[in-house]
Amino acid sequence: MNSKKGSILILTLWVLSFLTIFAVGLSYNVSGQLRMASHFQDRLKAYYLANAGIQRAIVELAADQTPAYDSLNEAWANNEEFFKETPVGNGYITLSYVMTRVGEDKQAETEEAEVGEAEGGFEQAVLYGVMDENSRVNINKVPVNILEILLERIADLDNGEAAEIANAIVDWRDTDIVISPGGAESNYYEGLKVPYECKNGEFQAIEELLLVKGMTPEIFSKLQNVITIYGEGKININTVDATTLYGLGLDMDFAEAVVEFRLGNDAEMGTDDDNVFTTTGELRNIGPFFTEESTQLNYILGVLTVKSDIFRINSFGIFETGQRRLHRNIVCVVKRQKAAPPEILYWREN
Ligand SMILES: [Ca+2]
Ligand SMILES: [Ca+2]
Repeated sequence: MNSKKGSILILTLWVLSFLTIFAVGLSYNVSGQLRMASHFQDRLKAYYLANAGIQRAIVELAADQTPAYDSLNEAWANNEEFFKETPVGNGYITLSYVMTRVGEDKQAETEEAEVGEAEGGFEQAVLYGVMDENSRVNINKVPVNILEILLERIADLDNGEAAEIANAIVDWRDTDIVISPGGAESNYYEGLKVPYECKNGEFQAIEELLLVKGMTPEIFSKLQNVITIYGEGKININTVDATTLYGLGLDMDFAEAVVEFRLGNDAEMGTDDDNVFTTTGELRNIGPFFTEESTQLNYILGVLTVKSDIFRINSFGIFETGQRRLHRNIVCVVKRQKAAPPEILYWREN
């Protein structure tokens, strides 16, 4: 009888220890899953913050009071109050983009924290708001002579090489199979080690340039911040940076004068004395304006505008919880439409 009781006790102890191990294992597993679930939940919250930033930008673009022109002193373009670390619940929303601008000492001093050195007497500035896609050169639309000078000046190519790549870009996007001087059509691309056809259609991403004859990653890296595939192919002189204006064929002095005119007397962006071009012809009012400037301007006047309907929104949602900060980023390109929601041309979530 005693030995039977002893066996039951031992059995009970075994069952108990088994149950304990099971319970500990289960709780460990569940707490891991709970941690994971809360992480996903926080990520989702950061995502919705980023998405709210996109909606906020769309509202601001629709509220534009000056449809005849679009400039950098409008609320959507550069407004720290609206777009820099806007608190929402336990998080923040930031909309930002980088712009190259003239390296005025005064600006560098006042906004030192946000300004980094860049090549060629220019500096990179962070703006808080929405980027005008028309501040860039549309590789689908601009004529070959503009592509050529852009390659020469922005990618530091000699005239011959720039002309050949410009022709190859045009051959890539045009629907015919006629080879331009130094350019290429399918017979060239099909003869490559890894053969492919010539697109004979518009670029759908700027990276597609890397498929074009003569293009290298190095040339592309120099070009990528001044080009786009969106819009009608007109560059907005109210939002374009001086580097891009130089890349279009204006002298550096002329390009800088355009940007300085926009800043007004105080050389500060977004202040009351900012100037706006309401027509492209007003570029002639920037003195001193001589034959040389006139010739340069006539060369590119056809690809200039003072407004835009295509914008790039780069929105960050930051959700803070205890010791964790979770970031989500949404980049999208929208086309503003009259009396209708904007058309989404591009959307990427990170
Ligand atoms: Ca406007
Ligand atoms: Ca072609």
